Amino acid sequence: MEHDKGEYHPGPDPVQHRHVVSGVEAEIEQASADQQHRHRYKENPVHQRDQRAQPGLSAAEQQPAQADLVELDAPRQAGAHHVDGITHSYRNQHDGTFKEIGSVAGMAFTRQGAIMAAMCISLGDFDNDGWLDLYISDFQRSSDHIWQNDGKGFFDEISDQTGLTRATHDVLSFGGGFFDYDNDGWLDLFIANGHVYPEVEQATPGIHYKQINSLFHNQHDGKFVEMSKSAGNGFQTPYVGRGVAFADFDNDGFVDVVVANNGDVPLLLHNSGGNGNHFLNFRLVGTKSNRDAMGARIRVVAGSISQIREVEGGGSYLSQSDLRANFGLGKAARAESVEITWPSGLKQVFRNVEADKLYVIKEGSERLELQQFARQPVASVKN
Ligand SMILES: [Ca+2]
Ligand SMILES: [Ca+2]
Ligand SMILES: [Ca+2]
Ligand SMILES: [Ca+2]
Repeated sequence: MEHDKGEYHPGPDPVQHRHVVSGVEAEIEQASADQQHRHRYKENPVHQRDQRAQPGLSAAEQQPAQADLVELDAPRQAGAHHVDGITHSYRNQHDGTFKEIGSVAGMAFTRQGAIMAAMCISLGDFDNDGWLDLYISDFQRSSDHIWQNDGKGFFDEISDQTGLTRATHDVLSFGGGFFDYDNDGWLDLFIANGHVYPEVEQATPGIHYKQINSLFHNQHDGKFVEMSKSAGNGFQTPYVGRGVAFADFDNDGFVDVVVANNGDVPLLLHNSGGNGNHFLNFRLVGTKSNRDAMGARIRVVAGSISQIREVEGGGSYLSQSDLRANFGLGKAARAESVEITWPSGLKQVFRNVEADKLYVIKEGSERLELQQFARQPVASVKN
C-alpha cells in the first residue's frame, strides 16, 4: 500500500463503575480517560438533536456514534446496529418495528462487561462461514473487538483468540474495517489511528496524538497478524486518522484505502496488488429494488471457499466506501457460482463466472455486463 507513490506489499488509572447487563449487575474496569471522553460525548448536545420518534426506538436510544443496517440473521430480516457506548442492535420484527437485542445477542458490552468508544463498526464474514461478524474499534488503552456471529442470534467476542487485543491496546482506533487487501478470499483489517486530545503527549508521556495506522492479515485460521511494519510507506508516518473509505479507485481489482486525517491532507493508500491472485468485482443495479441495491447480498463460491458481501452505505467512521462488491479469489481463475439476493427477494445465480473482470448485474437480467470506464482499467491494459 502506498502513500502517494510508495509501495504496499501484500504479502490513567483504572476506576470501578457498574453496569446492569440484562438485569445482572456487573462490576467493570475502565480507564478514567476513556470514561471522561465517553461521558463528554454522551453529554454533548450536538449529538442529541434529531431525536424523532420511530417505531420501537425511544428518543434516548437515538444517539448513534456509528450505525449500520444489515442482515445479521435469517434472510430478509435486516436489523439496525448502532454504537454509543452501549452497543445497540435492533432486530427487524417484520411489522415495521425494531426490537433492541444488543444484550441478549451478546454485543452490547465487551467480554469484560465494558462499554466501548466505538468510533467504527464493520461487518464482514472474516471466517467465511456464511454469517456476518462484527468489528468495533476502541479507545487508547482499550483493545479493539471482534465478535463472531454463531448463526443462531448470538455474537461471541473472540478478540483475544484473533490476536487483536494486544496489537490494538496502545492506539486510539477510529475508522477502518474489513477488506481483503491481498485478494486471497479472506477479509483482512485496516484501522486508522489517532488520539482525540492534541495535548495528550504533555499529560501522558508515551501516548501520542499522531499515530501509525494498522493493517492486519487474516491467516485463514481465525487469527490476524499485524503487517503494518512491512506494508509500505503509508504506514511509516503518524497521522491523526479519522474516516476511512475503501475503494478500488484504479479498477485493478485490488481495493485501495483513503484516510481522512485531522490537521493533515488525506492519505490515499494505493494497493500495489501484484501477487497474482484473481478477483471479481460487481456493481449491482436494482430495478425493482433500490437502484444502488443497498441491502443486496452476494455469495461467491470459488476454489474451496464461499464468501459473502452485502451492499451497504455505512460502516467505518463518517465515510462512504465504494458500493461495488470486490471478491478476492486467490488462485481460482473462475467462480463456480455467484448468487445475488436482492432486497426485493429475487434470487439470481450465475455459474462458471470468469475472474479478473468488473461486472455490472442488473436486477432480473440474466446477462453479466462489463463495467464501462472512460479509460481501460490498468489490469486490462497490461493484458
Ligand atoms: Ca462469520
Ligand atoms: Ca485501541
Ligand atoms: Ca486477505
Ligand atoms: Ca486498486
